[in-house]
Amino acid sequence: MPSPAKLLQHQAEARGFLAAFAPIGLPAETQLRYRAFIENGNHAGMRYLEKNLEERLDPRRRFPWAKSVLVLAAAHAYPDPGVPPGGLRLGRVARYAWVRDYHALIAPQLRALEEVARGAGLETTSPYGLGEAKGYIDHGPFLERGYGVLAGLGWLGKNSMLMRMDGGSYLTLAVLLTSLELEAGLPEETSGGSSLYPDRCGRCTRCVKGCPTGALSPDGMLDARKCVSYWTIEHRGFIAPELWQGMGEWLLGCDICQEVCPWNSKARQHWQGFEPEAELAHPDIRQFFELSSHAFAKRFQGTVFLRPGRTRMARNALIVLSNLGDENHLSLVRKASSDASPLVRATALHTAIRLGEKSIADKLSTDSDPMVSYQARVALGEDPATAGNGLAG
Ligand code: B12
Repeated sequence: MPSPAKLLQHQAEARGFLAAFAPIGLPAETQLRYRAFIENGNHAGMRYLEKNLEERLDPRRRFPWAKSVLVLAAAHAYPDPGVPPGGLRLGRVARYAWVRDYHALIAPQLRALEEVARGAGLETTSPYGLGEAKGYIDHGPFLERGYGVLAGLGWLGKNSMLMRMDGGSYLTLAVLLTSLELEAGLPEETSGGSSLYPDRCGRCTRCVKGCPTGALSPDGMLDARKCVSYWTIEHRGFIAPELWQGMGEWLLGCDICQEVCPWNSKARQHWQGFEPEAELAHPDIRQFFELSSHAFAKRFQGTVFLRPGRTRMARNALIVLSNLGDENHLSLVRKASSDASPLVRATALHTAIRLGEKSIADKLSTDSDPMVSYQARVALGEDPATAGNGLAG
């Protein structure tokens, strides 16, 4: 009869994941790093990363029964499904977003593993009565990469990603919190934590140098205030034009710090549940302007495109059009300047100016939305101090 830990790990592996256990709780050094990340403001507008700080650093404060974490990794180095015919297919989408929303794909697996854990006799391991197992992907108070390291699944690259020699960094992580006591005789082979995966970055700094906005420091600390992934996915409002150039052609996320990594050049594996879709890898950007937000939500249901949503995808597409500098796209930009969303109108006016058309800013300088009229006036050269408050939108 296999031990509960072994059974769980095998069940996770049978579902196509790399899986290994780590003890719950983070080393003091990691905790200090996280505190420094927050204190320096590296988390940009992601306020949730500072909430429940103590729980993130030691999840036992919220889950007193927790003793260990089974870390799951699903490779996502699937091939590019190709560009579908028709439409205006410009810009780039980060690889993790070429498939259905990974949260939705992996959550049922976590639920099934929770059941396996409960059925495997975990109840005998918890001094709090019933045994527990609870799975999380992204949304729990866990530094999933830190637990990946502690489980021995990989090392933390200078791009701040969990990396492996056999699959690079294209990994999606999830954690299953359990009441299994690691010290209480976990079989050696289920506990990757016994030896750390060796750091194979060496002196290479390609990711640090390759980041177009200088968001990475050589110690693997990321400044989200400069990260293209942050701006395209997480930032809700207007993006200052000074930042646009570094955003290049990215519509959603950014993979540059992974693409330049030599360990990723040969990465080909992917989890069985991931099927890349051409319409997600190379979307027709016209949809972001032509669909209502409701229709967009329906069209992109079950994908991570819903996180930014229609207006932010339109904003990002306008920035890409500005960076491409092709006047042939002006008709789309004109249409965007009448969009129902102030965010889209304000972004469109700057794109239009960059493509050589000032009249849109003239028109929007009297827009009913103060943020839009402010942006138009500033773009036309008015002193920001007198141009309005630019608050709404
Ligand atoms: C917030 C967030 C972001 C933010 C901030 C990213 C960041 N670097 O912090 C933004 C929106 C920018 C982002 C972008 C991306 N993200 Co993200 N993100 C998260 C999220 C939800 C929380 C991360 C967090 O807490 N950050 C705060 C920092 C300080 O924590 P940390 O990065 O874990 O860093 C700690 C470790 O590095 C640790 N550490 C360092 N060295 C060592 C050594 C040892 C021994 C130990 C134990 C620990 C340790 O110390 C640091 C501080 O404590 C996680 C999911 C999760 N719950 O963990 C996904 C996650 C990290 N993201 C992921 C991905 C895929 C991405 C993108 C590639 C998406 C894309 N293509 O655009 C980019 C990559 C950007 C980058 N280079 O980091 C994956 C990473 C998979 C992997 N192989 O590492 C995760 C795990 C999501 C998932 N479920 O798979 N993301």
